[in-house]
Amino acid sequence: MAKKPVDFTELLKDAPKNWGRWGADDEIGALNFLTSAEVLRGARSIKSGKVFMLGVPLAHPKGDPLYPSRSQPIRTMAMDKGFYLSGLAQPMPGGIEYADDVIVMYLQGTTQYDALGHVWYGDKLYNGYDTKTTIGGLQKCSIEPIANHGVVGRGILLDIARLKGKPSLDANEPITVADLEAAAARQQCTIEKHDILLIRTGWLKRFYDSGFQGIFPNGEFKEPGLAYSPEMVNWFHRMEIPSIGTDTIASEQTMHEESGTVIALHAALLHDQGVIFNEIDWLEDLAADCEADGQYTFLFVGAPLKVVRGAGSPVNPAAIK
Ligand code: UVW
Repeated sequence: MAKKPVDFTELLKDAPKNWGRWGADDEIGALNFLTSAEVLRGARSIKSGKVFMLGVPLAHPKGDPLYPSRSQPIRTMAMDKGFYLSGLAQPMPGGIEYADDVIVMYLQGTTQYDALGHVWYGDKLYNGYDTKTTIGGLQKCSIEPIANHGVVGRGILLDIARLKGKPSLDANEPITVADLEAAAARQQCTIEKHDILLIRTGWLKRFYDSGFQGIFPNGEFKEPGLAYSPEMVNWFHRMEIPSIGTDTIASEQTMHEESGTVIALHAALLHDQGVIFNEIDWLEDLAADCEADGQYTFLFVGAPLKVVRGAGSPVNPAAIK
């Protein structure tokens, strides 16, 4: 018989929370750690001016990597040369013609940020807001306050796939605190307080190499990634990590076998500590460059869209070395 999952209210009853830390009105959580001084600390990491844009192609004809319950983005032309050729549109006075298009997509249907109101348990959002405020659009903890603040600071790439000596981690393979520290040691760099962590698993490359079979082997959604443990949760709290980004769809080990829970770090970090999750990052080019020049830190700039009441937003983050 399948094991009954432990409820997060029980699993995380003694876990650290940042609720109330920045006041009763706070909606940006651990982003509060990213002050102007942190932006300057990030800017001091710029050495060569190399820029890496971490978004994946959007609305690719072969399909995009997505959470299984979400459908593919649909992009369609609303105006193009065909409208003029068929007489449905006329050039503007002076001769200008134009192309326009429309996209219908999940806001989390590409490289993206989760709003702090995107997930909850125990019937409260981050900072204790009522979950009914999500009905019809997030009145609290939407992506908008995150977009107004921006996610800017010192980024550090932790290349776990290279640490483990393989092109990608395996399905549901855990990443522990010891792995994070071992990756930093191998790379001869130090994870500092308030760093924005980019965790490379190599998983997303499997999608571009092998399609959906690459990321859903045997039809299962079991991604590798940061693994829930009290040690991991306390480490994030002690290090005051504002945000994480990864090359997987959900940013963490999917299934925590011991508790029988799924995406436990969305509960322990996003919901409890207000850590901002950035998912589906393309890290292959950045990682290859870091390996080549030995520099794993950079200015990170994440600028989600100001989607009013949105539960998330597409983004094309920049790592500037
Ligand atoms: C869920 O976990 C439901 O979504 P995401 O991976 O976008 O955070």
